[in-house]
Amino acid sequence: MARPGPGRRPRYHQLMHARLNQPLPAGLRDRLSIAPEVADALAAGRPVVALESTLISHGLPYPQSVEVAGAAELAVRESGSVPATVAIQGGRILVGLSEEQLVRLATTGGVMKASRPSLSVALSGGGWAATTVSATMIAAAAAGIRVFATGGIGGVHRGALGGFGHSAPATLDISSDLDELARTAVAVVCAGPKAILDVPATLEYLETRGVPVVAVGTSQMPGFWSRDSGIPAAASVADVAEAATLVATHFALGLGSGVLLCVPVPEADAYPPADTRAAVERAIADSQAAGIEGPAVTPWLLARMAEITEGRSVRANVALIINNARFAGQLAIALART
Ligand code: PSU
Ligand code: MN
Repeated sequence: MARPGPGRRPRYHQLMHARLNQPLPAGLRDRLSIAPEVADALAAGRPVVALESTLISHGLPYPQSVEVAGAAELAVRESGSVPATVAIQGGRILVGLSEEQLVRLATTGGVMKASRPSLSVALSGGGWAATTVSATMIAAAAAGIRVFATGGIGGVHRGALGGFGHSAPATLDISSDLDELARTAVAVVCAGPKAILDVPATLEYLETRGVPVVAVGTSQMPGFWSRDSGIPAAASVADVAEAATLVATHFALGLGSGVLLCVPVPEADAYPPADTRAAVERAIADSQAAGIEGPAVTPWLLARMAEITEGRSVRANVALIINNARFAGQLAIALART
């Protein structure tokens, strides 16, 4: 890092490299294939936003999956940042996909879902894999990308702590997204934890693990498909400028953890909270009856929600992903100016 001159503050990206990017294992960096446009932007200190790919391959039905992949990249571009969608192929972590690769990912059957625990499985398997929030955060941090947009993070599943009926044992199904937020210094933009989860337990877990959770433009925690989860937010910022100040402050402390920014779904496409609750109850009961477990739970519930809501959950999901990508693009710009 070049020393800042007298009276000059170090640039944001210099701070990032000097203080935060505790060098990730070289083995991880060696696995990255960074697209030329993304590599150029990073080298020049221009704003870059990472986007994940599990929501494309596992989170949405075709053809909305392909449309949202392109639309999220466009939203990042329109804000002035460079998008870098992350996926895995041929033993490499791709940071920045071509249009052809995006379509391939969305249309290839049997694409694996790669998280921190399955990253090595996906890389050694050699085929295509989509990255979840945890795996995308790992890739972003290794590449030097500090801002990342998704739809809704994974979290503590209902029944993870027991209590489905009286005799049900705890499943301990807690997404690796939560621990990744606690250990990787990336700002993650989402529309709240997915409403299929035990949202209060998810927020408690993030608090325990030291992750700031911040609602944007509202005092309530956004509820993914609906604007309000019914839970007051632990912290709020008014807009992207305030969000950037908070994120820069958090990163400059060097605590090593990420920040979760929760932006409510746009009003016009939101699904009403009461309808969301009813549909979620039904979808979860159906998943239990069908015996769905493990990494299959989230994709199964999202698909079931699409059926139960006759596509209205998909409409909200698409809108919130694009909205989050736009906000993340603006956040990356604002951070570059701090
Ligand atoms: N946001 C969406 N749809 C999704 C996801 C996020 O709108 O499908 C994905 C993310 O990749 C997240 C994953 O990491 O769901 C959570 O999966 P699990 O609950 O198995 O950790
Ligand atoms: Mn899980």
